[in-house]
Amino acid sequence: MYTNLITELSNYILTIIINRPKYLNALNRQTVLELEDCILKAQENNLIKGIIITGSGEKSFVAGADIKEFIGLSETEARYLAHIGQSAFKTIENCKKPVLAAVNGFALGGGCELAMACHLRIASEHAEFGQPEVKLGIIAGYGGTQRLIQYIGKTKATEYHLTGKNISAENALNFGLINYIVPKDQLIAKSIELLNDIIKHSPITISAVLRSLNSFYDINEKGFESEINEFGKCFLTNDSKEGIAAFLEKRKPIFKGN
Ligand code: DAK
Repeated sequence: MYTNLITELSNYILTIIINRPKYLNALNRQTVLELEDCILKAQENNLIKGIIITGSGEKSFVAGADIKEFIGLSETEARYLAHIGQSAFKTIENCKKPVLAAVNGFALGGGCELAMACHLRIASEHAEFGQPEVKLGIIAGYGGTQRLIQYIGKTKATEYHLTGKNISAENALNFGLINYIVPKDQLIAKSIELLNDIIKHSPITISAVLRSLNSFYDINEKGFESEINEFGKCFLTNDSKEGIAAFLEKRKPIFKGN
């Protein structure tokens, strides 16, 4: 049981709802710690194959880090906040199961960073993204300067970080920040549909793909080498044999996760 999260498990998909609607689901310390704990447990739970993160209510996904917690922070406390936030977001990015952000409204500051730490993003039509920290006299602290460049390129990332302006869902789609836009009443259904298209494949292959894709951006690891390693390791699994055989035999594969 969590204080600031609601979790729902159905048909192998865990939906995590960030539940602080009064504060537009702003991420306070407690919520960040709960989120990391929830992802770590989901990763080890065989009944979970995919994860959706969304916000409570129709107005906001996450309106940022909880600005109230920034008041009077000592350097040590600020470092602690950065540490727990970066650790949680890396846990999401490195999760071996696909994590999808269903962006149901504002995804600002830490909210945009949270969505970017997920592997996939679907937004409702009224969603707005942005890194408005510059307006508060601070900069993004949960990877936003790095990940926004990765998704939309340096030119536009520089503009949005420096102006603090919001990015509409339509622009987010055009820039490659999100996978789809849908009417708000179809957000969860579309998210489930996309995850189902993924989790029908072998969980071993899915985690290998995620690791390989992540390593493209990891300067400590050579992406192409990693891809070769992961590609090689796939051939140790029965699932790869089954997948290849099923294709050749023109039938659906039955993956057993080994
Ligand atoms: N934190 C805390 N409370 C928030 C909040 C936030 N980020 N955003 C909204 N709220 C609260 C409001 O204070 C208000 O509470 P009450 O006044 O009713 O008690 C309630 O949610 C409803 O908000 P509004 O009344 O403002 O609603 P509006 O529809 O008028 O406006 C808005 C919606 C999203 C445009 C507006 O609330 C807004 O501009 N919110 C702030 C957005 C923002 O600046 N987000 C970025 C936060 S800074 C780091 C780690 C992380 C970060 C930086 C460094 N290190 C540790 C180094 C990340 C920083 C951020 O994310």
